Amino acid sequence: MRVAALYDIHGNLPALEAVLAEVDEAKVDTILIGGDVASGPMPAETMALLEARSEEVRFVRGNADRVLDFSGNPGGDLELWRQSRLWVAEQIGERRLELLAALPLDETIDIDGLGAVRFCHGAPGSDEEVITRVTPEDRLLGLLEGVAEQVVVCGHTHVQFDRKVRDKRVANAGSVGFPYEAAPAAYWLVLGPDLSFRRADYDVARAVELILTTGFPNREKYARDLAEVDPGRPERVSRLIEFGPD
Ligand SMILES: [Mn+2]
Repeated sequence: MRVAALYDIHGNLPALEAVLAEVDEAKVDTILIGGDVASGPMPAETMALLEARSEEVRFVRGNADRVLDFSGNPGGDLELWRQSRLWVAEQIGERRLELLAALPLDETIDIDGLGAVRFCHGAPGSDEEVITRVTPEDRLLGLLEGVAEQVVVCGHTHVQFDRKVRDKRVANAGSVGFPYEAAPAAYWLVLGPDLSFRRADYDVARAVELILTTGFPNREKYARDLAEVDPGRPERVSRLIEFGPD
């Protein structure tokens, strides 16, 4: 069994298209969608593209897949966040909303060369907890308590990493649609027989233009952040997520 892990697509259709073109070449059996699939500028088109795949597609739930759950605090402009979520809900419709809200938090898949691999959005059993490349080992060990699998794949913090802690390997698959990496592209992961971190390049300038034509309320900030180029960004954002502002 080989798996393509596609995390944090966030309704970025051109990024997903670029990744799926590479998935077609990667000879995988299953696509694992790691949460936060639709919330973004092209939510219905993103869902439809995944629904049309011929291979098995499995999902774990991300915090943003609880589209109409406003209990979290994303920081920034709360009203804009609310409006954006309501717009996404309207675009994808009732059936997909219910499907996303009911997704499991974890999936375990047996993978060639790796054994049982646990997939989750934030951390095992959580779509909100954060793990980054700078998470202190003590805290990470706490999050992995009771996890039987040797390999854990998460997302949510939008920066790829590959960490070893005691006998476990913890990887972040990266974000397809909204990465906080040094350069804009679509980041994903192939599992089996090892972990292969991937980066699919696509025409980000064209994607930005397309995003700005949508009705997504947060399109301007989304487009701006998507196009950011900064070699220090993965480290800076990881530290900000982990430890808060200086
Ligand atoms: Mn998330």
